[in-house]
Amino acid sequence: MKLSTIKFLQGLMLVASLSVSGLANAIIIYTDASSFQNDNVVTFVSTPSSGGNGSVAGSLTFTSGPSASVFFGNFTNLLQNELALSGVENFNVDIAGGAYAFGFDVTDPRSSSLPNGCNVSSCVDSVFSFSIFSGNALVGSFSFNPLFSDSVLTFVGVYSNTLFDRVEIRETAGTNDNEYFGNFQLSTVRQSVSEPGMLVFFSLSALALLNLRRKIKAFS
Ligand SMILES: [Ca+2]
Ligand SMILES: [Ca+2]
Repeated sequence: MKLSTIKFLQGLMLVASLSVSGLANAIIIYTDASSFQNDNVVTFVSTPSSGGNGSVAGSLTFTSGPSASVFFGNFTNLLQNELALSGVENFNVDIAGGAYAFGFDVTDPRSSSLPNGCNVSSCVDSVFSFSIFSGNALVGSFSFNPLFSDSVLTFVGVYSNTLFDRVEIRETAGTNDNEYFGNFQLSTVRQSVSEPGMLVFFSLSALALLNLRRKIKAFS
């Protein structure tokens, strides 16, 4: 009985430490702008009508990723003052003061012709990685595949219960065919509910309790 109690306490401590680290890295991925905006205290960022590498918009600084050059302008009719890239669509966003949530709309054109097209002869259904960092530490990463369409925007966003201050977007499948990015939005407010890490914590605790009951039974 005593042995099982000690094991239970050790188990709980392990659960607690696991859940704290799990909690620190928990992220929520959003593909619906309304949900993102409902769950977070969102600020929309006004992007410039022109500019290149190092362009600043609010707390955001946009820089070119590998084999890419950042440009702001009005290219597609689906967005205003959007980000476009020369080369493969790789870019970085540094967030002064950090954020708990960050998202944007993207268009992945299916046909070639401008203004909404991909501007090369063969458009590719692109896939991107979306990684968030706190300093040099990776907080979370996932991939997203925008709708391959000339007329429909795709929203993608992330919430993290750890403050992050850098976003890296990389086109992991695709070419220098154009995609366009706009309607950048962020939140500097940590969510007080809906933390999946907490759910994990509680469910693990419940499992530990179940184990305790089983052990008590075994020793009685
Ligand atoms: Ca594409
Ligand atoms: Ca591309």
